[in-house]
Amino acid sequence: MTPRLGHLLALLGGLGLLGGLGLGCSISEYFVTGGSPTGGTDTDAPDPCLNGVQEPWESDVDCGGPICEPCGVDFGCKVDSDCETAICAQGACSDDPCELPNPCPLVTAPCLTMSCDPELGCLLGPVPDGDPCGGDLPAEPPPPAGGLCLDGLCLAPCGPCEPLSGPCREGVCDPLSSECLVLWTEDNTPCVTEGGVDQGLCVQGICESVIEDSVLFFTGFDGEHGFDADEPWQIGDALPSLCSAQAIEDPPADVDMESGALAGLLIGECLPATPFAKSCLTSPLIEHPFSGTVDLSYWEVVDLPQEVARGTIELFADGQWSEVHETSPVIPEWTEQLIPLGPVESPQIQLRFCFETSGELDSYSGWSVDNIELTCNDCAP
Ligand SMILES: [Ca+2]
Ligand SMILES: [Ca+2]
Repeated sequence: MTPRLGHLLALLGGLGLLGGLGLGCSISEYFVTGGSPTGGTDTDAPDPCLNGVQEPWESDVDCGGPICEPCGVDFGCKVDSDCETAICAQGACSDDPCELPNPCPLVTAPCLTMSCDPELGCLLGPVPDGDPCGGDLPAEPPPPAGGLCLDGLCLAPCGPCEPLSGPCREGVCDPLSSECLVLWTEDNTPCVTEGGVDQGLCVQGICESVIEDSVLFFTGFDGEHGFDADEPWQIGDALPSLCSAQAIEDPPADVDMESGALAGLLIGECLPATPFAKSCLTSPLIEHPFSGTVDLSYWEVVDLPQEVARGTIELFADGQWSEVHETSPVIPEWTEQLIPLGPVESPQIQLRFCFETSGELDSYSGWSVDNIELTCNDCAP
């Protein structure tokens, strides 16, 4: 019997525990043998650690437990001391140090940890990105509250990012940079402007109020219209002429085919042969408190000699008149024209229809217009 065995038996016997462990033999049989485990001096009882049977105190056949030699790798075990390697992993002796509980030292860095490699041993590496800053042991100084790990470093939390939010933007924390990001809502998404009053559309992260296709001005010359008419322009009820050499007479009715009013060059008559200096039908000042593109639409009937007469439309904006359209000399029936005027920033605009000749006319009924409308597209204050 080995000294270890004798010692243990003495100890267990002294504590009165061997009976409780279910030993099938008396204490003295083991205690007095001494020497070789294979042969006792005063008994022939076989050594229980060599009998090919797993006794209740052995963790595997003839090994482990408090009496027998520790077991080799892959033999059964209950505690580390059952194994030669002193590593009992999930019921079997192992020679893999990584199978020890807590095989590697703990670290205090908030975003680093040790991992165990069976061949390389313990390796220091980063915790997964986005994990909260923690660490195995309390770090000094402690990491910032709410911090997140990136590449093994603890990044302070963002924020607060909410103050960057708005009707068309959202302030969010980017965990990768630890900085607030502003995400723009997709352009042209409907929104409500600050203050919650105006409907708008998102444009590059800003809610811009929009008054779609608002009518800036309209007149059909029926009732108040505010136009000035230089001779030979007239404003009055439609009245057909009977004098046009091209058979394009002044229209017998206005655009709405009612007994309505229109503007025209000598309504119901042809123009005299004498030349005319530039004379205009001029609108009142039209308020335009928006930015946005402006369209002009109007209806016309035209009977003018192309060689000697011009009919033009001019826009007053930013302090000056500019020609925006020249009419066709021959438009036999009421026809609607749409003239894009482009972006107009001027807060007040004005429009005029001008007529001039450079020679003598010969029985032309002139130019009639009606239903003049200015609209602003996607207007924004
Ligand atoms: Ca009219
Ligand atoms: Ca006329």
